[in-house]
Amino acid sequence: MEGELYVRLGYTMDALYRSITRHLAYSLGVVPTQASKRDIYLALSYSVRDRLLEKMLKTNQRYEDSGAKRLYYLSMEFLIGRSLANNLRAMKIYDQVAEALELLGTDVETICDQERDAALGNGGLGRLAACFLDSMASLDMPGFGYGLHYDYGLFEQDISNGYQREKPDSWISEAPALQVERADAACIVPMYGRIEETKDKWGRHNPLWLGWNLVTGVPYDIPIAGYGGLTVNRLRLFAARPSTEFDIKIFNEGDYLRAVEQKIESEKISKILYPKDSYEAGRELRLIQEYFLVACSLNDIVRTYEKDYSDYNKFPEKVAIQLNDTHPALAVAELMRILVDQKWVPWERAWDITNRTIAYTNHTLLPEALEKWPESLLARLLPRHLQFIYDINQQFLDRVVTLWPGDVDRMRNMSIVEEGPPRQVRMANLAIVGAHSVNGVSALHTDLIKKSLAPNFFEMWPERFNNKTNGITPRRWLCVANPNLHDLIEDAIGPGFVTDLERLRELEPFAEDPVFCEKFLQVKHGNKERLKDVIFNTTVVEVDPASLFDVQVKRIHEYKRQLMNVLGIIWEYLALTEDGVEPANPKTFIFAGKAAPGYWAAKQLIKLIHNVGNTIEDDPKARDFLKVAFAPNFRVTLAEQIIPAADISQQISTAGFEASGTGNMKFALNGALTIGTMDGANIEISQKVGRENIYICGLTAYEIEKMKRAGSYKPKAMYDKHPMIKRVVDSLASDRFCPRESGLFAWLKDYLLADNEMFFHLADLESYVKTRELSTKEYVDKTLWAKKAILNVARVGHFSSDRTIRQYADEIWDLVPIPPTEAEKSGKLK
Ligand code: Z57
Repeated sequence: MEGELYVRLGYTMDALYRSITRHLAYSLGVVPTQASKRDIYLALSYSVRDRLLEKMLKTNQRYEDSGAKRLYYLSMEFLIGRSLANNLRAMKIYDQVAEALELLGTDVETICDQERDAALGNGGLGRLAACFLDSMASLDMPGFGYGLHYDYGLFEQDISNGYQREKPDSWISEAPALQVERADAACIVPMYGRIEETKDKWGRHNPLWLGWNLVTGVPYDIPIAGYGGLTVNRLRLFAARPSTEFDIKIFNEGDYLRAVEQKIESEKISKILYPKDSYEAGRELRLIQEYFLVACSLNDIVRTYEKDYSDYNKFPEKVAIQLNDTHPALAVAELMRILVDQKWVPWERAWDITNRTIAYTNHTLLPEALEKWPESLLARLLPRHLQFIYDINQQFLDRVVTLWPGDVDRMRNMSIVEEGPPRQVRMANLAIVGAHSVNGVSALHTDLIKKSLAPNFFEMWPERFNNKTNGITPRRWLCVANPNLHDLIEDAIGPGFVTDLERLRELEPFAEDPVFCEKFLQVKHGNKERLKDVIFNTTVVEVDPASLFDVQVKRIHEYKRQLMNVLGIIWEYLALTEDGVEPANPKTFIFAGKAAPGYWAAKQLIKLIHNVGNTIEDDPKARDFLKVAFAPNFRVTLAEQIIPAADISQQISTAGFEASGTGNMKFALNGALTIGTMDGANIEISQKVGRENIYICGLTAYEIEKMKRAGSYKPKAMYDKHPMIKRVVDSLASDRFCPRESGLFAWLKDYLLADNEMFFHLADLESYVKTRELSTKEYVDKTLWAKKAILNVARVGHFSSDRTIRQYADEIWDLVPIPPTEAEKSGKLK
């Protein structure tokens, strides 16, 4: 079509003002002078959405014209948080909107603060996916997210008497302002049914999958704006709806009630995000969710490919698929099924195409997070896929046998199907066999994948394994979360570092500049004042911004060792109240994080943090020096408020357990100093910022592993030998922290003293406490502290997700940027 395709949208203050008032009247039906803050938030969101969609259509046209390869990021989680402020910054209309909102008698912060988080993820893995989308768009790369449109995101956390209470998170009422429904691109997904073994007309084996149920996948597109606002990609989320075809079939059979029941069943599929940071063994609905994501995504990918190509030979050159953990690993079987059963591609050829298209990211070595699905469940739900898995496994094991004849142990260990009973399908093995690339998320983690998780696979395919150290987007974690620090840096080194984060190095000389240091400390202080209010409003704890803010925020998990932090606090508390040893500076310990609803130990830990805080607060000898605050309902938005206000960032997982961590990077970028173990990306952070600008403590992964193998960790002996460890542990067994709930924490003494204590709390405790002491002492010297903090900011540029995505694009995806045309840049239409 010739001529102008779209109405020209304006980006000036005037145009934005008119757009907001128009949406107030015609999208919301309210008179502008009577609009509530929420009305204005929605009207502004719609105005922004209009402009995002305009650019998204243009971006899509540009990609189509270029014929470039596309990347599809398949993930069960996208932890986006709020979008509005981020989009205003990306589109560079924040100031114009601020002015327009003033004319409406309000201000931009207040309006942005109306938005709820889209919490379609649990933690690190989901937030990484969101950072990657931001980076792909900002790098002008054709990279798209595929996920599920959950009605309920991660539960909201309330705290009552120190205990976590879960409340449903219904974000859906807000979703219309963020997304567009694409009913035109809906697809149908078969599940259940049976296999009928038939022969085709040449007498060849031809199994048919029959008698399935159908579910409809309805896509919703959320525009993802790159920095600068010209490239806008999309995140496509599928919602499950009852299939009309299926309804008609049952209605015709006259079973009206069953048809309506089935309707409810179908919609269950995308109802809720599973709130466990690992996986739910044997949960049928979770497996259905994973399959539903895979089936909808591949249908969409294949359909897009078929617009331009009539055979599948070019598929791996035009399509890359990245699996975010094994959750979408059924993509291996589904792509094979599509190619072989629907497109008549020969099996061997289909296998080559599948393997060259798919890549897999591993995010954990924790055994409980490694997915295994019962063969019986797969046989019922996906009988045809299970046949493909058998065939893939057979072909694979044949090769293992040729390479290592007679090595039965190796075969048993590498097989995709684990011997029973019950027989189970190992999703990591399926992903490793099916993908041309397997990557870890930090140098240490990748090393451990090669050496302990999958040594046999590494031996077979060394070139398949590679590292992609995680990163974070500086747009959200600096520009949006910490605008004052961003502005201070920009004053010092000029613009441009937000899309070229290594340029932060230019800040290094300013670490010696007293005027800059003073301004840096002022920005930190302002952020601490802001956090003080947030904490007061949600906990009634009053924190003092002059105290050292020592922060640990992340999912509550035994391996992350919030308990070791508490032991450190108790240590300092006993030293203060019983030995008269004051900390060098008053300290505020800030915690936040959710526990999986069924994770008893994690929930007890939340209670312990509250009780220790209360005991300290009730003690006149202690309360002026130590304070504990647990900020409820940790989520992206709270992270944006906490991280810029931190002096210390605690990253103290048992070495070898935290695959990477990404919070560690966010804190360093915001000028907090890390107290951390040599785990995950902490190791690489310490190499970048310099060993003298980070507080490292504890055993290495190698030392932990050695002690485990030798069985030489004897916590009881450490307790007997070290009087202070004994006092701390005994205080837990006493009722000191639970005067009104006698015996509540007694279990912790047995837990910590058991020889099989998995997370080596006491092994690291002394080193940890000493390191904390040193950090508190150094905090008193403001010049020294500012210098170290500034050097952290200056040297952490490597951990931009832009760098991570460039590495994925170059080394795995073979993906190139498709930058905006001159016409797009000059704002011309067409
Ligand atoms: C999750 O958030 C992570 C790993 C998992 O296997 C699952 Br399930 C959820 C996290 C790791 O624990 C972090 O160390 C890592 O930084 C993050 O994934 C992103 O790679």
